[in-house]
This record gives sequence, C-alpha cells and structure tokens, in this order.
Amino acid sequence: MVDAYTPKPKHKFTFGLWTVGNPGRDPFGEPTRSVLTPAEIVDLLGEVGGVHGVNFHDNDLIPIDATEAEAESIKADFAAALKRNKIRVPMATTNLFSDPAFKDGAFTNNDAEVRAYALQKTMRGMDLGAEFGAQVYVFWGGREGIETDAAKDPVLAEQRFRNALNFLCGYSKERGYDYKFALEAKPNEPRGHMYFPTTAAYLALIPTLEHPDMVGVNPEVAHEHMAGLNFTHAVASAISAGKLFHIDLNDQQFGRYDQDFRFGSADIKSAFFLVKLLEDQKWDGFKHFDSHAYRTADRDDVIAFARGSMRTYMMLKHRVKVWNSDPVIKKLLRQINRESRDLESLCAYSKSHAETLLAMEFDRRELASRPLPYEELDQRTMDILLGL
Ligand code: GLT
Ligand code: MN
Ligand code: MN
Repeated sequence: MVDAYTPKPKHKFTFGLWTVGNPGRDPFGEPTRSVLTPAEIVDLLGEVGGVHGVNFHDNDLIPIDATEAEAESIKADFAAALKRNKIRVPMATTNLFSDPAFKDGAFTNNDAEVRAYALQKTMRGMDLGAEFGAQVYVFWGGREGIETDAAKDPVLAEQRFRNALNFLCGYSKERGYDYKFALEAKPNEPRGHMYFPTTAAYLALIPTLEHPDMVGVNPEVAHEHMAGLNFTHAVASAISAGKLFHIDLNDQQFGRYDQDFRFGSADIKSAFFLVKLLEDQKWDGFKHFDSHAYRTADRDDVIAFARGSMRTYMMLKHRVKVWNSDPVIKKLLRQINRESRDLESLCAYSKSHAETLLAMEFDRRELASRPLPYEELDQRTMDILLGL
C-alpha cells in the first residue's frame, strides 16, 4: 500500500544489522528466528522499502575471529547487497561489550592492555565504517561501568574515557575520515551502574574534550525512559547545544529493562512530542530505529515491524502538521504565551535595566489569576492524535 505515510530514502530512516537481524535471543531463551547474513539483512531491508541506510558494529559485519579471506568475501557480498537494494551505510560503531576481554569495560578498564586493545579495535572499526562511507561513528559504552564502586575510581574512569575519545578524534582527523562522533548514554544494563548514565552527562563531558566540535550525542528513547526521564527534553538539550548528531528511536514504558520496542508502540504521546520537536526544529540527521521485533515475530512480522516503525514516524509527522495549523491550538497558544517586547529587552542585562526592574511593582495576585487552559490544550492534542 502506497499512501502519504509511505517512507522514502530522503526521510533518512535507518536500521542496524543487529536490530532487524536480531534472532530473538533473550537472557532466558534461545533464538526464535534464524540468523541472517549481513547481505540477507540488507535484502530484507530492500523488501521493507523506503529505507535510507543500514548501520553496523564491526562484528555484526565481520565476526571477531574471521580470517582475512572470510572478511573480504563477507564485505563483497554486503557491498553487492547494498548496491542492489540502493541502501547506504550512514553510521558504524564498535562492539566493545560482547567479548569477554571487555567484561570490565573497554576505555575505562583497569587494565592498560585492554584499554589499548579497545583503541585498536575502534580504529579498525572506523576504517571499516569509512570503507562503506559511514559519516557518523557511535560510541555506546556497554561495559563502561561497575557493579561495585570498590572496583574503579570514577574520576579516573572518566579521565580514561576522555583520553580514549581524544585519541580517536586525533585518528579520525589524521585519516581524513571527517566522522561525527555520537556518544550514547544508558543508565544500567548490562553493568550494574554505567558511567555517563544520561544524555545530559555526555553533554557535560563534551566541552572537556580536546576536539569538542567533533563530538555530539546519540540519545535513545528506551535508555532515558529506563531512568524515568523525559526523552524529548534530553533531545532538546542536545539540539540547543548543537550536539544532536544521531538518534536511536524505539520505545518502552518507564522503569523497565532495555526493551527496545518498536518506535511509538508504548507511549504514543511522548513519541508525538518527540517527532514534533525534531520536525519543528527541522533536524536533518539519521533517524535510526534501534529496536527489535517481538521475540514472537517471524520474518514477515519483522518486515511489519520495520515498516511500522517508519509509518508511525510519518503518521506522527503528519499529526504535527495538523497540530501546528489547528485554529484551536493556535488560539490557545496565543493566550498562553503572553509576549512583551519591552519586557524582553528589559530582561537583557545592563546596570540600568537591573535598576528599572528593581524599582518595578508587580501585582502577584493578578499574575497568578491569569488563565492557563492546559487541560483544554492537552485534550485538543488528544483529539488531533486520535484523528478526530
Ligand atoms: C546495543 C545497545 C544499543 C546501542 C548499540 C550500539 S548496541 O544493542 O542496546 O542501544 O545503540 O552499540
Ligand atoms: Mn536500548
Ligand atoms: Mn541504541
């Protein structure tokens, strides 16, 4: 079915080899779907239709113990699949969490040799990503953390992480890769406590780096929701700082483990305000669905999952247009936002403005009595969201 909500590559929707290719393994059960090769996953995305790109970890594409010859043949198959399906590779990343060598972290590990190995693996991952034209390089510190604070000095751990990023920025520059680095936060899982638990923590780290201009964030809906935080606000902070380099769209209710559900499937109202923010701000980055189909899904249902992820975004984007042009919403917004040019300029600091403000008289009771019809505004939002 082709309609106004059918995605096109220009909408920049992307999926990961590890997301649509996820075989449905969980901590309690074996895979429920067969493992697909990278080329088969790209063919599946071609069948989904309208997909811009596919992202990978180094070892999603090339198994960690592959020989040189195996690597070359996998890359050739993958490149051919990308070509026949007209799918690009916008983002790449490193798996620094699966191998037991990283059981106590990669860049923050207490063992200098593990830290050096993590740098080497990341440089090779960057080479691989660049070979396929990736523009964004994500850092998700899956094992950067602790179960007991006796294990690591957290200030030292941060410094080690900073050192690693400084090194890798140097490498990217020297190789002329022009990567945008995007740091992805998560509060816990798989570690008991992970360093840089929220997007805001990474936004605070970035100005302390040697090349802050090269580094931004990759916020994920599920990860902020795990911590009970408002994801739209985290994204707004990243946009205000000019640091939204990539985004991981998925969904889940607050306070659960990392469920990585289909975008918009758990909290449609939050998803609406997120899409509204991205669209109102004309954000033009890659929208990556970092989610898994339910473990019960078969291949057809995985396709339905991928199509549904993009369709929900497109439908919400349409609802944002309706919301923005709705006369009732507009009237309510005018009523709520009481602007005054004079007061605005008075609130830009100067000594005389401060004196004027100090001398002014405010009628607190009158200020408190001004109506704020947010019930009406929110209900009108519901009407629009539900298509009435
Ligand atoms: C892993 C994690 C994701 C990260 C990926 C990038 S891997 O699936 O749960 O949130 O984005 O390393
Ligand atoms: Mn997740
Ligand atoms: Mn993610």
